[in-house]
Amino acid sequence: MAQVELSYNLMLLGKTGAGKSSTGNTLLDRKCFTSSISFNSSEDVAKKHCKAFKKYTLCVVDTPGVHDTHKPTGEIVKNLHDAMGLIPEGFNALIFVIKLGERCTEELLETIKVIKALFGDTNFSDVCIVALTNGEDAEKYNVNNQNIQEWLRRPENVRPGSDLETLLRECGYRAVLFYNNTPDKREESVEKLITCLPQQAPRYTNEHFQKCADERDAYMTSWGFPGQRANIQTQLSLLTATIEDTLKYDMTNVEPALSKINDLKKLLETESKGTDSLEDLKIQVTNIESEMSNLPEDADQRIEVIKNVEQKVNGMKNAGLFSSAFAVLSGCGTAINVGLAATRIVSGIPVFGIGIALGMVVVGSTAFAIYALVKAYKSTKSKKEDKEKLL
Ligand SMILES: Nc1nc2c(ncn2[C@@H]2O[C@H](COP(=O)(O)OP(=O)(O)OP(=O)(O)O)[C@@H](O)[C@H]2O)c(=O)[nH]1
Ligand SMILES: [Mg+2]
Repeated sequence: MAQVELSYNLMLLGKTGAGKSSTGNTLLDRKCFTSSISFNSSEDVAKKHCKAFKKYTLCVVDTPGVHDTHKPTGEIVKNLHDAMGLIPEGFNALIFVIKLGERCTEELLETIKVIKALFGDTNFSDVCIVALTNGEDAEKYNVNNQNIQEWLRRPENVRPGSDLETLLRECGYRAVLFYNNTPDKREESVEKLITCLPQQAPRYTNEHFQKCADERDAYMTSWGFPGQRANIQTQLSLLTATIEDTLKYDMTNVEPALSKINDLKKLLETESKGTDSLEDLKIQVTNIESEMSNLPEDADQRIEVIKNVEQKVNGMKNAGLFSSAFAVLSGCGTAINVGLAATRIVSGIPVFGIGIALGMVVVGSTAFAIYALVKAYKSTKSKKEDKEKLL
């Protein structure tokens, strides 16, 4: 039997659909990770598979996509904790998987920021290897696979000063092209990756991962705020529906509403990850819980209090919508700036950019006005209905 001389542990990271699982299958020369073309990440949790080859043993950990805005940030961090726990001895390399054609998209550059914040800037670069998948497109992008490093150093292929260029520079241009869907080219990529493995840096262990915990939590809390609020919105909608049922069917049974309030409290606790970022909502939920737990005996008074609670929950929901709308307007603001800058660069005359800017402000304000009108109408209508019911 062939003697196994060495063992290498690798972790695959990257955004959803980059080709992590396919690269894992190429590395292990069998289909052990699920690969799919769906928009949502096909792996929900980190998975490990190992294989002994003639010269070495490879252990590969595949992870769910990190730049998935539908996922709570707490879940992303938990997944990576789990991934680290799958190989406690640490990883020889953290493989950052990118689709060849997506080198310079904003989303990719954001993913680099997120991954660096998750793993700690320097320690990540020390053991990072960039895997470029979809090698089949090499011709389209004029890639010279014999010297991918040289190709990546050219400004027309990787924008100078971009986060990708910085990462490549920091990791010494360790990069490998993968042809995951071309079986006879797979072996070559694997051999190249093995020769690329960082020789000097120690394995990336849980100790490195823990060292950047504070930085990671702070970054993830700020980065994940839209996702965080979206989850809370869903939970608030469930609570509203339960309160409506209480009013409609059985005002003596407040257990379902209390149970939803409890779920919401737990969610706020997980999503705030020890920071005070959701303190305002926590206080409101505690007040609501206290009101619902101490309802008056008198039926009329009871209706009043429950309706009051319902209004408060709706208020919290609308505040969330308002912040989302505000985020959209901020996005418009960025677009305006980009529009202005682009116009200046292209034509040297900012007039057209100002036109775009004014247009966007008008569109934003109109959207807000419509939203406010609909809210006002709904609220008047429901008040009228309440009155009718009481009569
Ligand atoms: N042609 C070609 N297709 C690839 C390559 N790598 C991945 N794909 C395709 O890209 C799609 C996504 O690949 P996956 O390996 O599932 O990507 P992933 O990063 O694991 O995705 P998630 O687990 O959903 O985050 C699949 O349809 C793959 O067949 C490659 O090197 N060449
Ligand atoms: Mg996958």
